[in-house]
Amino acid sequence: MTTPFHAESDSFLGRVDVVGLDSLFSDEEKATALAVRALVDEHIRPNIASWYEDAVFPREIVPELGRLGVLGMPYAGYGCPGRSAVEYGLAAQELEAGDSGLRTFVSVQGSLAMGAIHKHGSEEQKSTWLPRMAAGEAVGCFGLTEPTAGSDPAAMLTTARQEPGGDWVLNGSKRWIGLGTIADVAIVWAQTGEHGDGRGVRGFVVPTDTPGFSAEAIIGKLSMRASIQTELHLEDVRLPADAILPADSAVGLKGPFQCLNEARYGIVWGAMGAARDSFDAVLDYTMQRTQFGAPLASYQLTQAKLADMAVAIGKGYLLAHQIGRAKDVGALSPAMISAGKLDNCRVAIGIARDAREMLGGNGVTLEHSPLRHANNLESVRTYEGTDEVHQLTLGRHLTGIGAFAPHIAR
Ligand code: TGC
Repeated sequence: MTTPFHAESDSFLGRVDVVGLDSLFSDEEKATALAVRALVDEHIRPNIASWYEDAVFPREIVPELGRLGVLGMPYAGYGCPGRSAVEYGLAAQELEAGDSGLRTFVSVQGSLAMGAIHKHGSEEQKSTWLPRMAAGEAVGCFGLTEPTAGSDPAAMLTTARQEPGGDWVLNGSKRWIGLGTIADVAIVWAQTGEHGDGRGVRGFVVPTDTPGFSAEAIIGKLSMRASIQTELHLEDVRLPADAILPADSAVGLKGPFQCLNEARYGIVWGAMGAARDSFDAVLDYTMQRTQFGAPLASYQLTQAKLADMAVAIGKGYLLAHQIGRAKDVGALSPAMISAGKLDNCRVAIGIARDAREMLGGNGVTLEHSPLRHANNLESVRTYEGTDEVHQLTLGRHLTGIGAFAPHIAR
């Protein structure tokens, strides 16, 4: 059913690349993407359906990811790969083409936990944790969100109290924390307030074997099933004085927000990987599936949908590319990240849902990726700032007026 105009794509992104994205990337960048794709093809694709069904995170993949050089990818020194932001983005979209849970692991480990230590940590914290985390020998998690403080982390209840001898004592709970049950180290954000050094929210490096620290997996998820989200409990967790992230950059909420910028950046790219994989799945399917005597791909309604998907994915990659190049020259702003996270997530989830629809009844099974991607993207769209958080961040950027809680002056 191919026509003289149909050809296999020369683009490393495949047939979806109708706008010449391939030309935007160097050979080295494309080689990085293809190396990550090879790992996904070998280790993830053959197993993801059963992991998803059984709610299993493949812990054994972690050292493989370390060997591949995708953990803490954009950071330099301390055993970190020191690659460009664009290469990190390309890796993220390849991982998320496999499954959002896999990209989430890399984001939590690299952007959040390693990012907090790399940006805000002491020399000792960096040299103790970063080499092992980059190699996948140690796992980290990032405790910001709480049961009653999601979009509004300023409302966190977790406290860190400093005792006369210098020790810190942490109390509180964190929720929706990726990897908590398998983590060796947790970055925990807590209010110091009047009990601490009086400088507000601070970050702490908490080895998870510290007495009083515990984690439990959140069960019953309909999204990100091949991933681990947890609740952390801190009951009189006693830490030495030097467990605090000491840098001035970590004082107040800007400390965790700088780490969220890194994770949100990865999502800008990652979401497009899920969209691309959904597109590839449905293009293959409609070329093969015959109804009413002809392949679905030969119907105008199918082609219109495929065309709209390819254009939307092309625009999403262009946005990610623009943001990535800006990051590599130090010109990235939080507003740009919000624009990319907001739009690429909502575009990707729309494409995954449309692809499921085009797969008909077969699309509701784990045999095909789009509904799995769509369900995963429900989480991706929600964490690291919901649509509304990013709309209001952009609204504040555009107007100068913060409208997060207009009835509360703060
Ligand atoms: P606001 O007054 O806006 O800011 C407080 C301080 O932070 C600075 N800041 C930023 N710095 C760097 N990058 C950014 N993107 C920043 N945004 C703000 C700001 O300049 C200020 O600095 P300073 O020096 O003046 O103190 O604070 P706000 O409370 O009004 O913020 C509003 C809002 C809604 C934008 C913010 O709260 C927000 O982004 N909320 C969403 C939170 C979120 O994304 N949560 C996800 C957390 S991740 C997690 O814990 C679980 S998911 C990951 C996993 O799987 O483990």
